Order: sequence, then C-alpha cells, then structure tokens
Amino acid sequence: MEATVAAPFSSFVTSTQNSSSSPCSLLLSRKNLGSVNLRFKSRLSVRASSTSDSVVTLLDYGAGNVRSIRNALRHLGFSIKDVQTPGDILNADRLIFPGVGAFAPAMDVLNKTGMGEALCTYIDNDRPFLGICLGLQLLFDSSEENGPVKGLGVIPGTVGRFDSSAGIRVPHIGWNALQVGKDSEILDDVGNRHVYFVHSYRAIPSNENKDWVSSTCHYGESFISSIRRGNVHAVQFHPEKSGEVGLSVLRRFLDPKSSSKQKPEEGKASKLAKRVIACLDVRTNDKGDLVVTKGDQYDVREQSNENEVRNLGKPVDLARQYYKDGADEISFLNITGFRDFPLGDLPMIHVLRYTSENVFVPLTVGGGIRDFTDATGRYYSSLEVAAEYFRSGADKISIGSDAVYAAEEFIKSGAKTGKSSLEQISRVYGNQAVVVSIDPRRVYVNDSDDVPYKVIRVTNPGPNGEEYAWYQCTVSGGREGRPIGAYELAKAVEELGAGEILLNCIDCDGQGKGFDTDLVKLISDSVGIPVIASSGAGTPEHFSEVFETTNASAALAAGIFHRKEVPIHSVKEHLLEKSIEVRM
Ligand code: 1PR
Repeated sequence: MEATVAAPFSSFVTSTQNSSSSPCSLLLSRKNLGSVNLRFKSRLSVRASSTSDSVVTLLDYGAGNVRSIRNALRHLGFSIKDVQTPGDILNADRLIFPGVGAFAPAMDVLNKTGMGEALCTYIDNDRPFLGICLGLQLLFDSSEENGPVKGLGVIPGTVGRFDSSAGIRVPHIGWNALQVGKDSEILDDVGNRHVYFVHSYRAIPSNENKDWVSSTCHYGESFISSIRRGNVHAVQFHPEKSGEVGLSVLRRFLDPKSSSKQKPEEGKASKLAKRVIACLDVRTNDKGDLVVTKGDQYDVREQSNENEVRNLGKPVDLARQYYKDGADEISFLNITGFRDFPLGDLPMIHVLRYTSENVFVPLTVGGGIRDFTDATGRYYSSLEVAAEYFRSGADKISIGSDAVYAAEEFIKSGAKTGKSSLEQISRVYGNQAVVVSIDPRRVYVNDSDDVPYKVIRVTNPGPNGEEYAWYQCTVSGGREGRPIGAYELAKAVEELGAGEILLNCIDCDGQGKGFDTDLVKLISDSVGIPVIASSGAGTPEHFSEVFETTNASAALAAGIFHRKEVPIHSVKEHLLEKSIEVRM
C-alpha cells in the first residue's frame, strides 16, 4: 500500500506563521504596481468562457476524505477534473474546494504550489467557487488553529476555536439549523432543515465581513455558516454529508439555471439535533461471507443452528436502507478487526467504497486500527490503516482496543508519547475524525472505596444488593478485561485527541431493555466531547429516556433496526413528540 493520503500534504508542512503576506494581499498589492500587475495578470489570467456544463474542477490537496464530495458530484451527473496546477484553477468553469485537515498545512500547500495565488485571482474575478468547511475558513485573514496562521485574506476576520467554557461540546458535530440571511440561492432549499457540521474552529460575523455572510448558525454563539458574494460561495457545513438537503445545495451551485423557484417544504430545525445512529457489526461468517451480525452481550453466535454467526443482512444493502430511513449516521464495526488485520480484510474497504457512492450521511468505521506487521514482515502504521479507511469513504474512524492500551500508558506515565494510533490519527486528520469506542462491563462493589477506579451509586442494585459499580474496560471485543475504568479511559482519550466517544455497555448489548443511563450520565458529564450512547435500545422510549436523563449527543442502536422491530422514523417521531429536536 502506498503511503497515507496525508503524505503529499504533510510533506509540504512547515510553519506558515512567519509569512508576512497572504496570497490575496499579495495580489492586491501587485494590483497597485502597474507593469508588475500586468505581468502578473497575464500569467494568472482567468478563462472567461465556459466549455463544459457537466465538468466540475476539484481542488483536492490530499488531506483526507474527499471521496464523499466526489461521489456526491457524480451522483448529480457531473464529472470531475482534478486540479494539478494553478493553471487548472484559473481555467475552471466551476471550482469546488473541499478543505479537509488542519488550517496551517493546508495554507502551506496553497502557498508553496502557487494555488493560493491562483485561488485569489479566480475569486477576485468572481468565478463560480464553492469552498467547504476548511475551504471556507481558508478564505479568512487568519486562523488560531495551531497559530496564528495567515489565510488567503479574501474575507476580513479570524477563525478561532469554539469556546467550550460556554458549556458546549467541542468539536461541534452533528446536524444543526441555519439562520439564512441575505439571498444565497444555493441555500434556497435548506429552509428550516438541518445540515451536517463537524468542526472545532469557526469564524464570527462582524461589521467588517457582514457583506459576505449569507447565513449563520448558533452553537453557544452565532458563527458564520456560509458566505456568498456574486458567484463566490463557501459553507462551513458539509453538503456532501447532509443528505438530500445537502445534495440540493450542491445542485444549485453547480447548475444555478436549474434551480426551481418553488418554495421548499418548511422544516422545524432550530438548533443542534440529537442524532440517531444505525450501527452495523460486520464480520465474515463461517461460510466466508461478509455479514452484518448482532450479538447478545457480544456473543454473535446462534444458540441453536450449529452455533453459526448470526446473519442479519449485507452491510452495503443495510446501510443504504438506513440512509433512506433517516439514519443521521452509519457506523460499521469490523468486530474481528482485533485479530484480522483490516487491510488484509479488504471486503471492509469495499463496503465503505460502495456505501459511500450513494449514502450521503457520515460514515464511521472501526475495528483493527493499530500498528501491524503482516506475515511477510511488512509494517503498517495505524495511520496507514486509517488513511485507507478515509480514502475509501469513511468520515470518522473508531478505535477500540488500541485506545485502551494508549490510555493505560498515558495514565501510568503521565506523559503523552504522541505515538499512539489515537494521537497520530487525530494530529493528521483532526480530532473530529477520531472516535474512541469503549466496551465496558459493569462490576458491582459494596463500597465506593473498594477499587481504585471511579465508582458510582447505581440505580438498580446488583445481584447481591450491591449499591455501587464501576465500569471495567475491555479489549478484543469484550474478551479481556483491563485494569482501567470507563471514566478513567474517557478522560484520558479526550486528552489524547479523541473527538467523540462511542459508549457501549456489554451488559446491555442486545438486551433491548434500555441504555445504561447511569454509565451514559457518568461519561457524558465527565468529558467535553460528544458522547454516543450505545447498547440496549429496545423501544423508542429508550431513546427519549437517554436524551432526557443524560448529556448524550447521539444514541446508537443495532438489533432493533436489523430485526425491523422499530423503524428509525418511529424513533424520531417519538423524540419529536417528546420535544427533543431531531433531523427529519
Ligand atoms: O478493538 O479497535 O479492533 O475495535 C473493535 C470494535 O468492534 C469495537 O468498537 C467493539 O465495540 C466492536 N466489537 C467487537 N466485538 C464485538 C461483538 O459484538 N462481539 N461489537 C463488537 C460491539 C457493540 C455495539 C452494538 C451496540 C448496539 N458492538 O456497536 O452495535 O451494543 O447493539 P444493540 O442496539 O443491539 O443493543 P478494535
């Protein structure tokens, strides 16, 4: 396998902090220099006329998952021309810049390749442009992300980090509502509906940039969710991950003539929605087929029927179905990844590739993300494994066992090595791309001082009347208990760079009796990153219970969806009845 997708990108990485001018301020100053300006203009001339209505130029500088935007563009009937040189930017008929990764390395690439200057010229000439996420942030004067770092300087303002002291969870992950301001056209179909965000940094509306701002979003404070001036657009959210609403944003940008003037159906979005996630535990069964399975307390084999691995369907088909049914996210867990190396287990990569072709909500993949040496002695870093997953269409990767070892080490030494899979992947792709999946088992104790881990008083006493419990973390799919509690693990992995926690509970898994709200409350009250409650959902009421009694940002279920006992829309309708905001 070739090096990670980050390789061409990171090979450019040096600090941009000392560069005195942004490419656009360079452009502006050259404009005032007569002959220099003429020379410059002739070198960076922008093609005026359009040659193809179905080609879109994509600026992909190799820092993450742009497969989703590629898939969305193809789905809308467009073919893609990749930018290879600054000239490709200047010659584009319509340009999309799906910024992924971190601000400083992205600016380094733009500066060193001359693409920054070309972008400024292109935008200055009011050519059709759509920046996405980091592609919006790079247009600003500067960013505080590992900085200050100078941006392109097109829009006045500084990109800063969300302030978690305002009581919000950072990263801002999930489906949020927009307050659409001035006529934006590409947002005409959004109405009061949710779109998908995933970011820790944001730009704030001000007097200086107010002419650019076309919508804002509220998350602890009001931040800029889109800008528009003439043909130049940029959005902080991910249209390629925002389902049908997001596809319509892209369609309106790509083909403004086709925009219907019909008033869109009104939604009810007003704030960040609670997410409902469908989870697919995937493994190869005894016949060698890749199947979605589901266990009871992590045992996925049938009690009868020759002890076969339970087969509940095909991963790609089920994922497509859940997308249509309204799942806000889909998680694939390769549950034998701890023993089978995932890059040897290529079907998982294919599952992601096929799924991402027409599923336009975020996809998470987990299982086996760790350093590995194969039978031939070839060493693969966890970063390579993650890179392959991102390249294949994953938006987030989920780490289980390896995060437990990293947290144990961190707690023991008190120092970060920077070498764990968690630290490395989050450094390159951002913490919003890294989920830690915790697989704890409840251990009852008589007294809160019985063990050196965080102990809580439980709602339902244990079999011998024990009033307390701690939650012991496990590895290798629940097979091995480790000397660390879920509380200690959650705090440690947050420090090490996790952006989200997928909180399972082996005792509740597959039982259909509800989430372990004691556990979910404990963890969601202890960390500042989003927590996904998992294991035990049996009815729609279990979802409202977990959202009403804990600070979970999302709830995940598997069995009830696979067995078609409760459709996703029934869960969401129930949540709405309970006044819990969800995306419909
Ligand atoms: O340790 O990095 O290789 O990751 C392995 C991943 O596979 C972990 O995320 C771990 O949770 C998962 N896993 C390993 N073995 C099993 C198993 O079931 N034998 N599945 C397993 C865990 C738990 C949930 C499940 C919910 C909801 N599955 O994801 O989907 O409990 O189920 P429910 O709604 O039916 O109750 P690594």
